This record gives sequence, C-alpha cells and structure tokens, in this order.
Amino acid sequence: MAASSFRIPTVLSSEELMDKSFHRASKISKKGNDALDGKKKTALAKVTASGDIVVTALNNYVKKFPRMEKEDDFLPELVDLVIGIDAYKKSLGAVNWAAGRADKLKDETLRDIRRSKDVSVIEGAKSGFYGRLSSYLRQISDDLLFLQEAKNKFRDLPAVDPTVPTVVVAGFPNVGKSSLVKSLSTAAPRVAPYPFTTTGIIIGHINDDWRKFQIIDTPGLLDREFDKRNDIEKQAVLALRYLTDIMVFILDPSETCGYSMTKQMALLDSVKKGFEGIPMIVAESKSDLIRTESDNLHFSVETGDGMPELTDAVMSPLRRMFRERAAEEPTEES
Ligand SMILES: Nc1nc2c(ncn2[C@@H]2O[C@H](COP(=O)(O)OP(=O)(O)O)[C@@H](O)[C@H]2O)c(=O)[nH]1
Ligand SMILES: [Mg+2]
Repeated sequence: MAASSFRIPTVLSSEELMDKSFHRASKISKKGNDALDGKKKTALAKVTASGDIVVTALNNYVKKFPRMEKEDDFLPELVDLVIGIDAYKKSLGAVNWAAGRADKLKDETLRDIRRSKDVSVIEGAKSGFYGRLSSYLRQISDDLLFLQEAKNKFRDLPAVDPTVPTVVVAGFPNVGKSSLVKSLSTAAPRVAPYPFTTTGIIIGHINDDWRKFQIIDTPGLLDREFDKRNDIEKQAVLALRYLTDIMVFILDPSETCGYSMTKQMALLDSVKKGFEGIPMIVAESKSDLIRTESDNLHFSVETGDGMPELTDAVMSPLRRMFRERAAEEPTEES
C-alpha cells in the first residue's frame, strides 16, 4: 500500500509553530567583529532558524498528507464522506501558500538585514519578520486544525486497497456471513476500522495463484433495512458501495438465524436498491439443514456442500476484474 495514515505527521497549531520558531531563535547569539556585525550575524541566524522551522514544517505537511490521487490507498469517496475532499484540498492549499510566503519573507528579510548598516533597521527588519510570519500562520490556523483533525480521521479509515477486487458479504445476523468469509479467506481475516461504526469491518484476503482479492464482512452495516437507519448509518452504508465490486447476499432458509425468509427477502430488496449496478450473487446458506428448490446457489460451510460452485461464482468475476484492472495500470518500470 502506498500512503498509510501512520506516515502522516502530527500537525502543530499556528501558536505552537510560532512558539517553536521563537524558542529556537531565542537561543541563538552570534559574535561579530563589532557591535553592528554581531547584531547582524545574530539577526541573520535567528531569522534563518525561525523561518526554516516554519517552512520545513509546513512543507512537510503538504508533502506527507495524501493527495487523494490515484496512487493513495484511501478511497476518495470515503475520505470525502468522513473529511470532505474540497475542504481538505483547500486546507492543504492554504498551508502550501503560507509555506511559500514564509520562505519568501525569510529571504527578503535576510537580504534587508545583510544590506543594512544600522542597528535599528536590523531590529526593525527582524521584528517585522516575526510579525508577518505570525500573521501568515494565523491566517492558516483553521487549516492547520482541520488537517490535524483529518489526520485523526484518516486513522479510522479502513486500510483497504481500492485496486484489489473486493467482494462484500451481506445478510441478516447469524445467516452465516462470518463463516463464509472465514472459509473463503486464505489467512485469518482481520478487523479494520470503518467510519461511523464501532465494530469495524472484517477483511479477509483470498490468494488465487498470484492474484489477490479481498472479502469483507460488515457487521452492523448490511444486516438491517436501509430505511430504518439514521443519516450517519446511511452514509456509512453508501460509502461501502465504493469498496464493493461484487456482493454476496446470504439467505438462511433454515431461519435458524432468527429471521423469517419474508424478512430476509425484504432486506435483500433493500440492499439491492442501495447497491444498484453492483453485481450480486444470492446464495442460500446452511444447506445441510434445509436445501430449497430455488434457483439461488446453495451452500453449507459446515459440510462443504455447494462450496466449489459458490467459490467459482465469486471468483470468476473477480478474476475478470483483476485482468481488466491490470490492463488499465501503467507498467511499473517507468
Ligand atoms: N448448520 C449450519 N450452521 C451454520 C453454517 N454456517 C454457519 N452456521 C452457524 O450459524 C451461526 C451464525 O454464523 P455466522 O457465520 O457467525 O453468521 P453471521 O452473523 O452472519 O456472521 C453460527 O452458529 C454458525 O455455526 C452451515 O453451513 N450450517
Ligand atoms: Mg458475523
């Protein structure tokens, strides 16, 4: 994965940045050939140190925060939902602006100090520098706070690779979703945070020869009718669309899950509406208990009945997607 949230630096507030830069400068004192020369060298060193601290920090934020372009492993749609892409880009732009201004200000101040032959002019240039530097930082104080909040929110985004074809499993609680995800995953699935949920999502990986797929179990997200959700939950469900390449909807005709088939069919309709345009495989679980005559796939994780057919139904379209995406990707050598 390319960018990860742990590489995103902690963002200092404008006051903290200013304090840091003042503090560094306050410790600097240089000797000169005479009083004027000493003042000049000290002022040059202070302005350089202060300016560099601010410019380096700001440039580092701009560089290390994800750009929300293709190579970032955050889903832009999720970032938009959780952080707001426009506001995010605006804040990064403002920080970039301030870095440029601070850098230019530093250079101009150093030039003025170098040319000066008067202690009071040197002092004036220096205090003017600090005044304008803190003014630039004050102008981006909201942006810095926004980015620090964004950093915290990035941490809660699921680390899914949007380039890897992904199957999402839906259905009422206890129909057998987790059992299926476990059975199809090559290694033990791991829990990843997901915005607005306390349970997170469970991501399993499927290694198919050299190819990799993801299979995602979404406790609490796709196990209730859409209309019955609050706005935040609705958004969380909608955002899931962007992770989903194929959906497997599980019906439990044994009803040992505790939900009647009528209720399960209603949920299926609701999920279908929310995920229009995304291919859906409807599969009936627990075929060791009951096997209906329906046209749906039938399977049992318990006995393995129907598993080859279900696996094939899931993997064929994933393999096709993998080939399509591989064809779209630029080659690595360049
Ligand atoms: N008889 C039978 N029980 C199953 C099968 N698959 C899952 N179960 C049981 O159904 C219950 C719920 O399964 P789980 O995978 O946790 O469902 P989830 O809530 O949809 O994730 C558990 O007690 C499982 O042991 C199956 O193929 N046959
Ligand atoms: Mg489960």
